[in-house]
Amino acid sequence: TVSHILGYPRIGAQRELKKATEAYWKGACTRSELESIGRELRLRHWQAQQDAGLDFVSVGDFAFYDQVLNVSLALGAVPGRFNAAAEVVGGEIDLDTAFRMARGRAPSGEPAAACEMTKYFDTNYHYLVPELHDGQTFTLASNRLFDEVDEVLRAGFTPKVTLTGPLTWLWLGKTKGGDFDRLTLLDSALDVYGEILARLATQGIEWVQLDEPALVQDLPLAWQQAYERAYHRLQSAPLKLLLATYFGGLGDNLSLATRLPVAGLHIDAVRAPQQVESVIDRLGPHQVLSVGVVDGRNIWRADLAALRERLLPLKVRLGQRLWLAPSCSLLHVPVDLAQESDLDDELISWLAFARQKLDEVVTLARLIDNRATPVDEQRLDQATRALDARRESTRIHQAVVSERLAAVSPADSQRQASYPFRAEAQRRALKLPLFPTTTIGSFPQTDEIRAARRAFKAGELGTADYQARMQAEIAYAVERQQALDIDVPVHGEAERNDMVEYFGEQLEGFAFTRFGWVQSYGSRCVKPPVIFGDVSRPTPMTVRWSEYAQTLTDKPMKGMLTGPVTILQWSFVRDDQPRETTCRQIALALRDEVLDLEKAGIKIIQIDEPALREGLPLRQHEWQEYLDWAVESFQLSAAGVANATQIHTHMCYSEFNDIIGAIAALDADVITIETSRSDMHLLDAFQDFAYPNEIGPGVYDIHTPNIPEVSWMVDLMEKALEKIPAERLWINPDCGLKTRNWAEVEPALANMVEAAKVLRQRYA
Ligand code: THG
Ligand code: ZN
Repeated sequence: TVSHILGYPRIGAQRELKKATEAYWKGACTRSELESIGRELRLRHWQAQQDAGLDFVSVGDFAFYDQVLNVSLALGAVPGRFNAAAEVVGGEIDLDTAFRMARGRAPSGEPAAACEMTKYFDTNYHYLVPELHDGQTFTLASNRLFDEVDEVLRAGFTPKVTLTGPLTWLWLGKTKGGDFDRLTLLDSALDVYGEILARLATQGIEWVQLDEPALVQDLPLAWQQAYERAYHRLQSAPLKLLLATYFGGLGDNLSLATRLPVAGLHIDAVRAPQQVESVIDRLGPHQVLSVGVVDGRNIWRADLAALRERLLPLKVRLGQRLWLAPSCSLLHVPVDLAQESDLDDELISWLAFARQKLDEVVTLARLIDNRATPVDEQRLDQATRALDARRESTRIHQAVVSERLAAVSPADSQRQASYPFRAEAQRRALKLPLFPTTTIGSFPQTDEIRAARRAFKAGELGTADYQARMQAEIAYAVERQQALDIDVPVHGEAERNDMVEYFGEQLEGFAFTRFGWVQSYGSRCVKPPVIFGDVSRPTPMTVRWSEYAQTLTDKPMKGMLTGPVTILQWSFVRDDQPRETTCRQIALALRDEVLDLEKAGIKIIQIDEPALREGLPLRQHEWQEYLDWAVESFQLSAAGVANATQIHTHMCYSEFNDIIGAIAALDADVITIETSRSDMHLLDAFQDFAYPNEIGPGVYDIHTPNIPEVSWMVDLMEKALEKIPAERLWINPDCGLKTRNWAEVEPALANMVEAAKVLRQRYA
């Protein structure tokens, strides 16, 4: 049985790629030093795959920024603003051009609008959105992939090449300069894909994996037909194609996918175990089936014994045509569990990161082939014992948590009064002006703050000293906001590393790793906590900081929390109970925090839910069920407060149209949203829906260092006023300010407050 993977994390166990890339951007290392770190990482990762005993190593999964961007470069799809015209015609697209696309710089070094970034399907990984123009044609414009193939062959490995497939690449792209049918670009893209495949064949490549996860989504008929057309054309390529689908089941695309003239098909048997039999029933007599059985989206150890039982009958049916793999690329899990010396042994025994998942796939293949080594037998045995222990562990189930959840009644997720009554009570309690100004919560995470946290975690800075340092940062942020005359100040979140990790560190039922980094976009990584057991809140998490901040001002200090759906979405979630149960547990823990904040005199509490939209299932027929429990969870966390306490929420990276009904059902008193880049068009959904509560449409984009002008923000608010009445509008930036510095933040906020004052005069 052939064992392989769909891709490996490229950041490196010590985030070497992140560090090298950022050093290169700062001018602290040369281009050739950066390239050599890239080479080292590729070699190390291929070696790990070969050492584990996989039949192929994966080539093409490496990227300095993003693998979808790599395909755009290979096709020459570089927007004109990033490229001197001479480079576009025929020439090799330079790595610096790729970085400019990602980071928003013209060749001159002047700012240019960066390529948009969006979540890759339902993951927390962001890809750079291909920009597609009507009538665009493509030409092969990068040799990087071929160079990496030379590299892997020279090093003596047996490679399989991986590449985002042509339809998924187009599916992920966005039309620019007027709407048109993206499929009109397919033929030209296929010309280049054909050329790439032919080149790979001359290099001696036998297998190319084309990633087509778009096949697990609802596809319009024209796209389904385009799949047939595309893969019939690619069929003439002189090598074998493995069509890779993942993140869900093929559903209504199942017979389409099994009809395509490819040598092999990969399917996700973790998220969609039920599809395996029907796929086999339809498979051509010579087609390979790669079954993704090891979870590429989560960190739990695989149940090797159970998988062996499931796979043995498949082996009988398919013989040599059965391949084994993780469900998807291992990009979405941390690199190596072996580094986690701080986690307790029991928990470690329940987990597998990317490096460990290689072993799981190989062992499974040998087990079902009856060629298990003593090492395989030992792994099988260890897995069974660890899983038994996990099932019976007293650390997982807490009677108080399940009893409390069982006792939840519908009234718990309803505020005492409806919005109009609450708004009146809040007006009396808060006495805010028309167009109140606020920020989304975080202020600059300076190098000094990060250094203090590192020193504290390393034991070099004592608790009292660390707290004093953070209090000083909070005092500074509050003082700046006082000087700026912001109506609803925040404490600035100096004490938080990440808006999810910070809560994970303090909640019961969560574990956090030291090196469990996962790439989020480009050089940026996140360290998702692991939810292994019932969730509860042993002690208040944020109250002391908010309470302290409130002592520094007479204005109402806004308390800041991350919502239950976002904590769920950005963590590794236990697989032994439904996600909705875990979400409700988190919601109840947050409810306690909300009530404690209220008790401590905090009158405004924000519960962020930026991940509400991305949690939507990939298939539309599953949306409503998800939205029901997601909305209820938010309400459970928020609804315990008095009418006069104002609940805010914040969302970003979202198209709101799909979920506007759910957003309204959250019944937050105020929602702040990212809108400035869309020229307030995102507000249309709120207007069309007649959204009843208050809204703070972001008036400037915090992702660039540019200082927004007063008149520009006033104009944007005038547009908002065409859609939402003045009494229900707030003024705030698009998102948190943690990635900016104070030199940018102060003038920007000063202008924002000035804009609010102009508007108050006009509309008083
Ligand atoms: N937290 C988590 N997931 C997220 C975001 C988040 N997903 C979506 C979005 N925000 C992604 N954006 C970012 C922005 C910045 C960083 C990561 C994701 C970032 N990371 C540091 C880095 O890589 O240098 C991490 C270092 C540290 O924590 O000290 O800056 O906000 N969970
Ligand atoms: Zn945001």
